[in-house]
This record gives sequence, structure tokens and C-alpha cells, in this order.
Amino acid sequence: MRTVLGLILAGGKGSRLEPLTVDRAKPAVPFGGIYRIIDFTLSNCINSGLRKILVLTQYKAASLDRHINRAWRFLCRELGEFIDILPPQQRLGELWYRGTADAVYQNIYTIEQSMPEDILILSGDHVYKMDYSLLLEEHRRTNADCTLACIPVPLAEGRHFGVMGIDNEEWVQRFDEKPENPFCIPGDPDRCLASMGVYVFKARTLFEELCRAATVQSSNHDFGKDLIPDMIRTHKVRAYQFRDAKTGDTAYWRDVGTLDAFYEANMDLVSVNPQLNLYDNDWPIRGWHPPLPPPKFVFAQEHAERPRIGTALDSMVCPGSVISGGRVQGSIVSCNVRVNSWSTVEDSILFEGVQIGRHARIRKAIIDKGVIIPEGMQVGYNREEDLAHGFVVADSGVTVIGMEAELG
Ligand code: ADQ
Ligand code: ADP
Repeated sequence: MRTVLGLILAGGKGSRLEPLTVDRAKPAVPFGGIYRIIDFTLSNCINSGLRKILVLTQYKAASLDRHINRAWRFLCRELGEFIDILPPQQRLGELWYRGTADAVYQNIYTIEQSMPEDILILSGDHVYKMDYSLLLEEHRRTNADCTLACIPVPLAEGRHFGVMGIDNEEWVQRFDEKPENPFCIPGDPDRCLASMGVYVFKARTLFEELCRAATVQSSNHDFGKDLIPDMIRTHKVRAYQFRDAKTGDTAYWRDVGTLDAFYEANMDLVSVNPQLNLYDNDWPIRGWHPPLPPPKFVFAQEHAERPRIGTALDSMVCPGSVISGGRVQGSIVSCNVRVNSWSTVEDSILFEGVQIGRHARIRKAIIDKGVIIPEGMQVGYNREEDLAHGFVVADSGVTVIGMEAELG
């Protein structure tokens, strides 16, 4: 892994996660209480032995920048190890990045400086645990120019991904980016093979292809739309099927780019047997939170007829939070949250600093940083009422309250 450079694409706009991305980049959106989405990819890098990492940012990167500076500044530059943030340099003109391939092309100068043999391209908005060294091993063993990680997904979801067709030896023969009618895996009519947006390239080949693509005016300058479909005609492009190393089954991987996918992946964490186990010492996921006291659960019997019982069941509760006489169930409670007496919070995600007023009832909701829910308010019980408050209601009915919400 010492001759591999990891590039994390973290500049996407994330409009399908709005309002959570109104003020922050998608990879910086909080996830699972003490994490940001990008922490999964960064943890995978570190756990895989990768020590040279560039994070390419663009859109609303201030909070992402701050998080990386606080949580991910422990590598030793003197040993040639780094996690560096690369904002757009506009080295090659006035343009911002035109697409994912252009984001890499515009940073070729910085990338070449670490003289990598192979370049691993990753996304900052996926939730999974993956050992990239196994992907690299396969890429080198087969002498591929490019290897694409992939996973089977239900056919109906194929239109959200790059869908690939492979031959018997796993060489890629076809690649359609977000096809309207995805083609299935031969012999498996209900599923197609989706690209995970995780690619490894021989560095030399990638530089040549990027320079060639940069001159094509009609191009979208995107890996999935242009560069990879072009390369399968001219180069050896291989598929690497991402499987659970222990069981050999399809592994857990989620693109959490929509509110529903984001919500579901969080809810998985508080299920009794989550598909993504955070309590796995062999593959630690590194998050960050400020130094805070342990979470506290307060039970008070001052009103004998209706005691205030502060409880949290099937939930994750982070430091600094006080469940003071409220009831939390199936939820994620981030740092410094207050859940006050006689309130209930069910199947919800509360970001840092949220306050739930007395007697409030919250169900199936995502509440962004610092939002104060007034006494007695109901969220997630009546779609029309939620919309009238200016909340976003996602397809599956999850109510989302953004940071800017002014309530009560
Ligand atoms: P998408 O996720 O839709 O599909 P895209 O929105 O381009 O592709 O994002 C890929 C990654 O690049 C994201 O992490 C995003 O934040 C980042 N990004 C986007 N534009 C950027 C820019 N201008 N500068 C820097 N970073 C940028 C891709 C592939 C599909 C594949 C899915 C898997 O194109 O083939 O199936 O990922 O999720
Ligand atoms: P997060 O909720 O992701 O931790 P922050 O609260 O750090 O994000 O900030 C989100 C965005 O809101 C920042 O990128 C910045 O654009 C804006 N912002 C936050 N605090 C301030 C501030 N004090 N002054 C100006 N802008 C701010």
C-alpha cells in the first residue's frame, strides 16, 4: 500500500440530502451520532494500511475541513504519510471542477508529487467497511489497467448506479452510467452489477486518460459517464466483486446520497443486529466529538402520578446528552442533546445540540444541529402539518428539519 495514493472525491453538491447539505458538503453530514459520512471511507483507508490520502473538496467545504483537521491529523508527514485536503486550485484556468475526472485532472501536479504506482479513487459519501488492500492485490495480480469495485443490487435500483457487464473471467465488457433500463446479471434476472464508485488505476494510465479526456469539449469529465466507458474499449478493465471476507456473501455497502438511504443506514445502526457493526475491534471506525461528560439518564418522581422516566431503548446516545425525563426509542441521539420531561422520540435521528421540549412527540424524523423543538410540538405525526412548518418530508415519509428552522 506504500506505493498507492488514495483520492477521496468529496466535492459533490449533495442536493438530494437537502436540507442537511444546505450548509455543509455531503461527506460532512453527521452520521451515527459521532461520525461524519466521510469517516467510513477514511477509516477504511487507515485500516487497509493506506497512508497517503488526498481529499478533494469543492462545495461548502468549511465544516468538512474543520472535521478533518480535528479528527484526522495524526499521520506523520516525515514518514511520507498524510491526509491532505485539496480545495480547487484553479491551476488550469478559471473553471471549477467540471466533473469527478476533472477534479482529479486539475490536481495532477499534486498527485504526481507522491509518485504513486496505483491510484485508488474513493467517494466521501459511502457507508461500508472494506479492505482496499484486497482490491489492490487483485488489481496487481491480474495486471489490470483499472479495476472497478462492484456489488449486486436489485435491478430496480440499477438506474442510480453505473451498471457493468463482465465476462467469465471478470473483465468488464460493458458499462452504462445510470441506465434507464439496467441489464441484469446473466442467470440472475432480479439483480444487476453496480459500480461502487471505487476504482483503482495504474497511475500512468490514469494520467494519460485524464489528459486525453481533458481535451474533449463534449465530455462531462466524469469517471462514470465518460472515462470508464471509454477505457473499456481500449484498456484492460476488471471487476472486483466486494464480498464479506469472512462469509464470502455480498458485503454491506450503502450510498447514503438520498434522505431515505441516509435514514435507513442510520436506523440499521440501532437495530438489534445491525448489518454494519460499529462494535468491531478489528475494523474500528474513527469519529470525533469534543471532550464531554458521559450521557446521563434522569429519573425523577416529583410528580408521583406521572413520574418522569428518562430512558433510551434500542438507541445510541452520545456524550454530553441528557435524557431528562423523556423517552427515546430506536433513535440516534448525538452529542449535547436534551430530551426533556414527558417527551417521546421514536425512530429518529437527533443531531448535535438538539433540544426536545417537554411533552413534544417526535417520530420518524431527522433533526439537524441545534434545532430547538418547542414544548408540546409534534413532528412526524401529520404530513400536512410538517409541510406547513416548512419541514421536508422525504419519499418514505421521514420528516427532516434543517438547521435554519425557526420554531415556536
Ligand atoms: P454518483 O455518486 O452519482 O455516481 P457523483 O455525484 O459524480 O456520482 O459523485 C461521486 C463522488 O464524487 C461523490 O463522493 C461526490 O461527492 C464527488 N464529487 C462529485 N462531483 C465532484 C466534483 N466536481 N469535485 C469533487 N468531488 C466531486 C458514482 C458513479 C457511479 C457509481 C456510484 C456509486 O458515477 O457509476 O455507481 O458513484 O455510488
Ligand atoms: P456542521 O454542522 O457540519 O458541524 P458547522 O456548524 O461547523 O457545520 O457549519 C456549517 C456551515 O455553516 C459552515 O460551513 C459555514 O458555512 C456556516 N457557519 C457555521 N457557523 C458559522 C459562523 N459562525 N459564521 C459563519 N458561517 C458559519
